Amino acid sequence: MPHLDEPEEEGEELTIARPRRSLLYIPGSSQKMLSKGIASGADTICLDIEDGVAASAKGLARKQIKAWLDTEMTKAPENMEICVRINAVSAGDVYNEDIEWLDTLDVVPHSIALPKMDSVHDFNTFLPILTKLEKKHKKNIELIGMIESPLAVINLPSILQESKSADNNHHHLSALIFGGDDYSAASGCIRTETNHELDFPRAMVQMHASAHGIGVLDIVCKEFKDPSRFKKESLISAQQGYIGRQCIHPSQIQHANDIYQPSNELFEWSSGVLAEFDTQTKAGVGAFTYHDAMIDMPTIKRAENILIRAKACGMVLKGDINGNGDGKQ
Ligand code: 1VU
Repeated sequence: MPHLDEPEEEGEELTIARPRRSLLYIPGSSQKMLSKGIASGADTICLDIEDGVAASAKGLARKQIKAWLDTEMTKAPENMEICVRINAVSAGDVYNEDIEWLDTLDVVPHSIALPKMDSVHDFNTFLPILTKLEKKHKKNIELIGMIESPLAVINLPSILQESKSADNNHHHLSALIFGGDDYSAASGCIRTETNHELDFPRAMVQMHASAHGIGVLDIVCKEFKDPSRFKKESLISAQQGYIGRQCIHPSQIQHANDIYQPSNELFEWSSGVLAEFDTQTKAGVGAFTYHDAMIDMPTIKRAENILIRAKACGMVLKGDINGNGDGKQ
């Protein structure tokens, strides 16, 4: 089955089709919050049965999410991803109840987030459930794996290797999420406002994900009444190659959407560089000068990636009636 984020060919080129700049958690136990999902403006809304839901309210969350999928899924904007976060494989009975519940769904989400995916065992336990669900509904359901502990970071290369299907080399995992709070609980590191204590695992998760052409979403900012903190953190994370981040409150969404897409300047620069590259290539020139800087193949590759990302985020170049964004008319 084709997956949206799957690299077009072997070689792990970055071809992320879903924007996933913002992923809003909505506790499935809150009817009021569920009713706000579609109008939230998030790229992804994640209907939660895990940590945002009290143990006593898991049954209610499943019931309300099923009803929500039945009635609201078709009303969502075309580009909005509807995701459901189930409980972790290690959660035992609660996970088993989630699996039974998945089998009762008449309408399935676009994706499922698997939290605390610590090992190849966790991945391989859930994969057959997902594949069965896909076959039953004749639909591709994307898998978002949550990396939330030192063990998960250490095991990530094996998990990603396992995620590649033997037949056509596509990844079953379409994105990763780095869970900072669970990571700190599992590692014993002390959470600070700087997030420096998470620098190493955060970089590792992004590095492994990008090596496999998979996008990764960054940690939650729990201080939802502090937009400047959210924006500051997000800018750093976007510079590090994170494609978006988890949001817990609607007020965080627009900031994430703005920060995790290429700026207009960068979009225009990429488009201009690629147009110039075409001209120079036809003239048999390799390295050339553009906007007073040397351009060669790594920069061309970077410009192509920026364009892919900009298009995924729905950006259109000024005056580009074809929406190509590549400077070609
Ligand atoms: O204006 P209204 O009263 O009609 O609506 C409120 C509120 O209901 C709504 N709202 C949300 N709607 C959808 N999804 C949300 N996540 C959400 N959060 C709030 O927005 C209006 C304004 O809300 P507020 O400022 O009055 O905030 P509240 O006190 O209502 O809610 C704050 C919390 C933090 C409790 C709420 O935002 C929330 O429950 N967020 C999600 C928490 C969650 O899912 N945690 C688990 C995921 S994070 C994780 O696992 C890693 C740590």
